[in-house]
Amino acid sequence: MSVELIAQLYDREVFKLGEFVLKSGQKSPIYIDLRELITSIKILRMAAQSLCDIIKKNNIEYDYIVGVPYAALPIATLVCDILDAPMLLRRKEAKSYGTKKLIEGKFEAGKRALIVEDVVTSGQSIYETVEILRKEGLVCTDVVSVLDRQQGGVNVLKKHGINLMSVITMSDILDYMISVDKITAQRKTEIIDQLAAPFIPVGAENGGVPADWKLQSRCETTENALNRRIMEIILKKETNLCLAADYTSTEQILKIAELAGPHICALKLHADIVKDWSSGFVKTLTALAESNDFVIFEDRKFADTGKTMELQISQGTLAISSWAQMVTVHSTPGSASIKPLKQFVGKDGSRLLGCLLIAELSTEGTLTKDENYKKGTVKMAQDNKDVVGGFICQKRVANDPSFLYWTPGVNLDASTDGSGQQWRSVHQAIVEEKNDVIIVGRAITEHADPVSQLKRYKEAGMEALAARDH
Ligand code: S5P
Repeated sequence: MSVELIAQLYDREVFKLGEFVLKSGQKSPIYIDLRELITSIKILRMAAQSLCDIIKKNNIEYDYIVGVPYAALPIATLVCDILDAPMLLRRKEAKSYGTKKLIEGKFEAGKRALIVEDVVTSGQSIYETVEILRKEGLVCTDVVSVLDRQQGGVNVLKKHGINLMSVITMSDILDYMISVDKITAQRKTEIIDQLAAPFIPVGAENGGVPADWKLQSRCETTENALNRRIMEIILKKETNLCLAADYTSTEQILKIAELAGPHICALKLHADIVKDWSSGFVKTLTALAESNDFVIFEDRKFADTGKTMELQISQGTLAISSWAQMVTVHSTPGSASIKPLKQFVGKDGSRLLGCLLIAELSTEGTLTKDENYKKGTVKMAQDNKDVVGGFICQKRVANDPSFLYWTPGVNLDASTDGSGQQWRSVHQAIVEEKNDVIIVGRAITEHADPVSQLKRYKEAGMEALAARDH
């Protein structure tokens, strides 16, 4: 522990006491923003020196130092300078040109990479970095961090064979606060307990009883045909992965549908980008969906008057309701306009089971961040529960387990496509942001080995769901 470092941080009011809501929605009695570190080179040096002391004292072996992007990069740089050690840089997004490398710098497989982090909470972003380094053949067993918030990171990392050592822990900070009469010992115990407690999303209390978010219970009680079908598939096939098959030819779609069949709960299409749509294609795809037990999802994002939407969904060359079990609808036209869609559920000649409302988009600068917009969308879904199964969203938008929360913007190896799309990890999408189904496109479809990726996302999705609901 470095008392001097804590004192310096304390003097700069880096530790704030109060009632805070973290990015994940979790409540916290203390807020620590170590990002303020970078504005003081003196503290940054002190933090780097403390990390080097830990490395030396514990004889941690390394050939390269790697900072977890982005906040830890300046500290990692200083650590390399002090130790005269070579640094590697992990990219958050693969370059869209040239080598598509995820790690910059010269390295040899089989050598040891030591990770440097600023703050550890769940350990997830460290693990993502470790996974990428290991995939490149680097040996990764140790992490040093400036602060451990004591929220389970040590144990999560241990499970993956990673040893974490930190300069300061949350307990150290609270002890320091006791020593300067800022808090009592009793308050320290309360804060530590609160941080270690399992996370219940803000507002999830239901008359004091937390809502039951387990899929098994939600499947048993749902009255929505689409949700029953999807949850039965998820539970039976053990996959909450929806594949976005954004191809422009039917041949490509059928090829991926065949490979993906056993690994997905839904196959999402943009029928209007397909150049050779035909009834024969619809027949083959439907047969694949039936034999592999997945749902066909047309992501048409309807946004018009009720009458026009009714025609768009059932008429024209695509006749969407004759093959799609689910579609997306914007909430902008309002509640009355989606009522005409109800007539297609359970009607002869229609395969439609229900729809999802677009509550929140994954794109940079989206206007759907507006809270009133989201509230209005949730209200519209609540008023039309027979046809609305849930939402397309980034974070679980309603404290209502009768809806399903589908989330696009998921990619384990990149964070943006350079065209406005924003990706985050499976863990963030499900454990932190509480969604149910992950929608993954190019991370699978543009990979040289799509089957390995399908399995990877399927496993990660179900693992995250289990971690969320344990
Ligand atoms: O906010 C959204 C909503 C949707 S439905 N952001 C999205 O990316 N989507 C869709 O999800 C998008 O149209 C695409 O089909 C898929 C994401 O694909 P990826 O390649 O970016 O993973």
